[in-house]
Amino acid sequence: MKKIYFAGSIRGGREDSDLYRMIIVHLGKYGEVLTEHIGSSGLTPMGEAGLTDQEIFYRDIEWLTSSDVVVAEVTTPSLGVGFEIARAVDLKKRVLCLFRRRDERRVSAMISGCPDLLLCEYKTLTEAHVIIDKFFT
Ligand code: 6IA
Repeated sequence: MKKIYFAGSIRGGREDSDLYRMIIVHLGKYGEVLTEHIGSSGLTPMGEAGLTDQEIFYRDIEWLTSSDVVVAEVTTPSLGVGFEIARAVDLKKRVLCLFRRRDERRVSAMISGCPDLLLCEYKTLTEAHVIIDKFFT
């Protein structure tokens, strides 16, 4: 079974957390999602109970390293997600970035200009599912 690392904004802003949860459910068709908590509505920017930032960092890097595939939802800009994408690229993981087009805002050139990842734009959750299905098959 594939290990999938899902990355989505936490301190960058939680307004898309419901969307993350639905994407995570869909990813579950293709493997074990190591970072299911990213979609949890209980995870607020205030914190994950009981873990220090350093513990979170080392745990996430370990999960990222052990994963086969990284899927990042990049619509809400997040330093942590950008950091994870860069690490994943360095580790030569397959990386899919999903960007939801809403207005004129565009994703960072450091993502759209990176040749070592796949960036796909979508508007609806159904479109995101189709992109994920293509990526995994
Ligand atoms: O900069 P951000 O917080 O938006 O970074 C989000 C990304 O970093 C996610 O993809 C996570 O994999 C990782 N990350 C950041 N914080 C956490 C966390 N708890 N638990 C798990 N992964 C995290 C932090 C809660 C906190 C606000 C104390």
